[in-house]
Amino acid sequence: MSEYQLYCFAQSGNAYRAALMLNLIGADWKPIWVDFFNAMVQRTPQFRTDVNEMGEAPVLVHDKKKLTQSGVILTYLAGRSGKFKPQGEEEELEALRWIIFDNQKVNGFLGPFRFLKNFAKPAGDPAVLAFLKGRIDGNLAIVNKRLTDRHFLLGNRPTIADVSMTGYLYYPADEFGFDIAKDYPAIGAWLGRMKALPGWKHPYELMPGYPLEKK
Ligand SMILES: N[C@@H](CCC(=O)N[C@@H](CS)C(=O)NCC(=O)O)C(=O)O
Repeated sequence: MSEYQLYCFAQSGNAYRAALMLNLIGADWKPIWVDFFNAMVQRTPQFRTDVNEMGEAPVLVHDKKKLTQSGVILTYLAGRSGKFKPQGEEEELEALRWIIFDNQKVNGFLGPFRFLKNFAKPAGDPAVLAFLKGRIDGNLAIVNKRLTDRHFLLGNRPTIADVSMTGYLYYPADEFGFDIAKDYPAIGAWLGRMKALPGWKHPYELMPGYPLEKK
């Protein structure tokens, strides 16, 4: 049995953060596919009792531990591996600051936007999509500015803040209807640097369930 198991699915940028981290640190891990779209297992009472009371993927299983929230999972894996770990209190707080901003305002809006555009039945209300797009543009501009004079979010070295920020950013442009890497060149260049790290893989390669079987 692998050392780590990760409940995840290919279309989840939230789960991608954890899957990418496991691959980047060279962990011995296996995915456990969450049938999010058809069986919606994450919403079953059994999943909430046995796997995650919050009803979400990702969930990392390690020995007797079950960890949820990608930011917690990244912190745990950085602590165990020593890789992508912020050094000292100042960097730790700075990484946490960007992880929260990402979870709430960057990928926290991109995820629902992409869901409503590609997967929701009925499709998302155009007014809701327009609202989310406005927030996304504003927040991607903030990240773009941050990366204009830095190689990575905290400076010259990639940390868990960068791994977190990748969330939905490698999914194809046609799933968003706009090209993040082109529209935000500093983000585009940073995505290239993250992609060059040993162990990097695209979410559709790294996690099970792609292409999606629509029922
Ligand atoms: N902040 C959480 C977000 C997790 C999350 O929202 N996951 C989605 C999948 S991408 C989910 O499981 N949603 C539950 C549902 O819609 O039923 C994290 O980063 O782990």
